[in-house]
Amino acid sequence: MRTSINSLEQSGSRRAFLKSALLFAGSVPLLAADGTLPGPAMVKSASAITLKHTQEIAFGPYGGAELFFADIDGDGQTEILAYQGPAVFGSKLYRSWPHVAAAFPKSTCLSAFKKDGRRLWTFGEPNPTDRPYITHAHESCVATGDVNGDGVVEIALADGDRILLLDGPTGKLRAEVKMPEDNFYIVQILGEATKNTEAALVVKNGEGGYGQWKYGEPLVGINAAMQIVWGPKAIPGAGHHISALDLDEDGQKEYFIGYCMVKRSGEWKCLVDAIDPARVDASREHVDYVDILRRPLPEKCLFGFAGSNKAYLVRNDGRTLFVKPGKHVQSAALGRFRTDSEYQLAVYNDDGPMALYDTKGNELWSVPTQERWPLGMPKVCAGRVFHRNRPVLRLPLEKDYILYTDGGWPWAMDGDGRIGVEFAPPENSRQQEMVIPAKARADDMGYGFATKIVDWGGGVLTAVIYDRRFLWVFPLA
Ligand SMILES: [Ca+2]
Ligand SMILES: [Ca+2]
Ligand SMILES: [Ca+2]
Repeated sequence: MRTSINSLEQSGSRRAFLKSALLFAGSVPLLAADGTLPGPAMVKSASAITLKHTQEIAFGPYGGAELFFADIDGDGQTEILAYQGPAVFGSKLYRSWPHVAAAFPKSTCLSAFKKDGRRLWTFGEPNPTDRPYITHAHESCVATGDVNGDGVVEIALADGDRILLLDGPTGKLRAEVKMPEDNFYIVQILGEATKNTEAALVVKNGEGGYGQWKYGEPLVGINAAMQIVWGPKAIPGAGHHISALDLDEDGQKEYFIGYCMVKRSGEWKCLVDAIDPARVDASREHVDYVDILRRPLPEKCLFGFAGSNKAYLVRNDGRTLFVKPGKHVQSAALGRFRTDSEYQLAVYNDDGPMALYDTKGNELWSVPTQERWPLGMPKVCAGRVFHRNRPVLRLPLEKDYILYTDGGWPWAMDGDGRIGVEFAPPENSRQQEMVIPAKARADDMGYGFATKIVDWGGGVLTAVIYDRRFLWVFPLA
């Protein structure tokens, strides 16, 4: 239940207390010389590598609280979409909270950039730059794909009480659909031709539900003509993430929502044999993230679920390979982080520990994680919670590493649980002191960083690190 923003005041509270105690302890050194926070010691591998950035993009006032990467103009090159707006805080369940109201964004805005940093278009007005706004945008309020089968990519922007469909190449508004409530902020596009009774896109709530709806409910299906064709309906434990892929190998994509396959018709079934959908407690057992590893036959796809109170490794035929309870299972990454087994599942509990399991479910290790601020932590972050939605990713280098981003500057862990990769911090990654409301989480106000693995076109992967102001590209080869 990481992203349960209802629990944010508990989340990280012990760590926050520890940090603030240390930072205000008079003569106690505030930060170690290398910029790390005091805390459980992380061991650095003797063979740790340092990656250097080759490109910096300055977004000016058009930067995003969250960035999305897709080819929106059909030239085979990846563009950057920068989102500004409240995201899930836009629901009236949250926007009345004093610390949310105090820094609520003035506008919702989406800007597109070419990979060289040139701005293509902007939909809406960018927010003022003289003070930061609050958002919790790490969930996918932006999706891209060809909705209507005309060969041109559209962009769906989930804006709470409405879904906007923009033309990819120009950013012009094509259509708008009114939603039944104001909390629809997670959207996905199927990207295949559909009938008018079928969902060409789906959109859901990812936080507290209204009335009889539980946490993360409900979900609605919208056709290519931008009409609601089914729902609202509940998908048990659906949580914070939607994928679109061919799960049952019938040649057509479906939606992968929580533990469930949702057909474009709206029919759904649970894909995890260890879960009884009728008994899922949506607030405590929703999916924060599912990582997908494609395998040769007979295992085909493997799914690593971060399921709030448990991690699951599941085959695409539904057979659960193992289930591991955890204190707060927030993210999972499948990869070949070490060579003594074929692949492993890394499981991150909120604020640590990180644990690594082999395919049989044996725990290989469990180690604490650490915020690292090589250029120094802004003082305003002292005692603040950081809580990103997808804090661990597979970082593919000559072997796989576990890329970590949940407060501080990103780094990656090797298959032995040591610091294995560092990113040389650009001078502009130093974040400025700003005034932010009491109780606001630091990353909801723009502190800290995000990472993604991006193919800019041509199949070469890079790591990108970004905040609201800049993006830095770190080649992996
Ligand atoms: Ca493009
Ligand atoms: Ca289209
Ligand atoms: Ca299918």
